[in-house]
Amino acid sequence: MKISGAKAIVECLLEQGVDTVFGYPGGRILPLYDALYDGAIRHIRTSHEQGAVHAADGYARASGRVGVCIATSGPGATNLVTGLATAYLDSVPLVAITGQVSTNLIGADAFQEVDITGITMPVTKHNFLVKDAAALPEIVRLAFKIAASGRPGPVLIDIPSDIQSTMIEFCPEDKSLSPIVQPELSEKGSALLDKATAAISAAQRPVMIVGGGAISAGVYEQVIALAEKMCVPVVSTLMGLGVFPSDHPQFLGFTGMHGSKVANHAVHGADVIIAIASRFSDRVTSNKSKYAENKMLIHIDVDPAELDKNIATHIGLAGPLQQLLPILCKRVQCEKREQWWTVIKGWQEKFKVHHSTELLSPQWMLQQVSAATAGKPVIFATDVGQHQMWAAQCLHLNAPRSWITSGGLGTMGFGLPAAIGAQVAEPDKRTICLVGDGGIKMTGCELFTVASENLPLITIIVDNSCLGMVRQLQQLFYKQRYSASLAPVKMDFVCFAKAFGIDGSLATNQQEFKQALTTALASDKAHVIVVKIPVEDLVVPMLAPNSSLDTHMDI
Ligand SMILES: Cc1ncc(C[n+]2csc(CCOP(=O)(O)OP(=O)(O)O)c2C)c(N)n1
Repeated sequence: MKISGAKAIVECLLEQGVDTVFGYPGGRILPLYDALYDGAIRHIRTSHEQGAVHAADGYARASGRVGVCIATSGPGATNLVTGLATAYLDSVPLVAITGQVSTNLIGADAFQEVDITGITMPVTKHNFLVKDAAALPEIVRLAFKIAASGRPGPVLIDIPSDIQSTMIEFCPEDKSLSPIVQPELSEKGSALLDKATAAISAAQRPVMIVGGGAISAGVYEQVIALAEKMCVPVVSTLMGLGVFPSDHPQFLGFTGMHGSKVANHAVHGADVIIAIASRFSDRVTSNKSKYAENKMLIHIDVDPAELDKNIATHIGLAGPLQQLLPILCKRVQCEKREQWWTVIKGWQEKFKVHHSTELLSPQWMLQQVSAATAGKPVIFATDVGQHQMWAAQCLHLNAPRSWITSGGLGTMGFGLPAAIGAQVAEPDKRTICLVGDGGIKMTGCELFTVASENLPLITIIVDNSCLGMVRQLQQLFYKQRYSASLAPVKMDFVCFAKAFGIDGSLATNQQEFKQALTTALASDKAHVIVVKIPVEDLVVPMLAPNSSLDTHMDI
């Protein structure tokens, strides 16, 4: 069958099970937009290409399927870069399709020509510039395979406009060709698992750390089964939240710079760490040499490049977690670890957190949100800043893929478009976006997409009239010299929402917030809630840069 390259792209997307793509049109991608016009795939036009790539990212994180975004050449393509880097650092499977000037103009500094494969090389798992139209279907199929296999990540396909228009012979995918086969566990791997088993049996104070890779690999039950059998305390990285239910008796919260004191003390005091698909980022370890002191580190990850990258481990095991965790679970002994749990319980008592029950504090607000959504299918997506850390600390996250946040790159502007992607991917769940008054100014234009698609998204703007996280660092480390972090003008975000035809409520006290939340949850329409909190509220606990996990700042 002879069809155009553009039509072949659509056919390939359908083969891959793609139901929705997020994008923004322009000259060099018009052949593909023309092929999309027939409507076999839902296309969601965002307000900005950054919105499209973050939405595709949120779609992927919420569903586990590959997210797809489309942009034109030149500025359209460069607008994807931050989103690709965000997905790359959090290992999110994406396929980004960009238009390119026609092949005879490449290298001529043609109108809207940019070397996007060169630009995105360091922030994609792989990228392609398609020069031969006949190769297009295979490249699209390969892009999906690369994005989703092993350690997932974003892949970009740059397609010159003439390639999109060329007629090619299209054959449906031969699914029997090179399927991904999990290798058998090698002898060396088995010996390392034995070593890990022995170390865990001999441990007096073991702790398990769950990272975001456990979500990508879909090994939630295996992680819980392993932790329960070993009876170890469990902490999570920011990216791993949701794997372990926050109300599980073995769960101590998240660890790292703004992690819970109990979680950080447990990691600091552990003699054996079992890290599952966590990359020991600097936010998690703080001071690396103090982190590694007096303990054995066991690291299990799908990506061999992660082993010993950030911290030297004693036992490093690379391979598919679906295979490794059940074997480890079978081999480890059941232990009670009573002494260790007595110490942990002592810390839980000592570091019990008491929040004000009267003020509209972020902690109180997040507890209300958790209580009002308990047992209901919800997804939380955050932007970056103080509100993100408060959310990680206070929300009850009891399901994997219910927590969407930019952990690695820390991209402000991510929250709202990612929430849009999540809401589209999981229409039977309610997505709640938490964003600061700074972040909403970056990609708030995507409320237009919320309105256009009639999405029932709830957006909570945590308005402290400043770039809170920056202000916090300036208060603590720059002698309260608030350079460029305070808002000289107050913005009316309810009015902003209304400009897009979206209902909004202002909450300046507890009663108003409860009312606004009830209204938003009862409605099947989008709602924006603006929560006014004091400019002075700080995220605690906090580790000073490069300090040990047991030395929280006194603030
Ligand atoms: C794109 C981008 N620019 C700058 C930063 C640095 N940064 C991190 S948090 C933050 C402040 C965020 O302010 P706001 O959105 O109001 O959230 P809050 O911290 O007040 O909750 C800034 C500027 C960033 N993470 N991303």
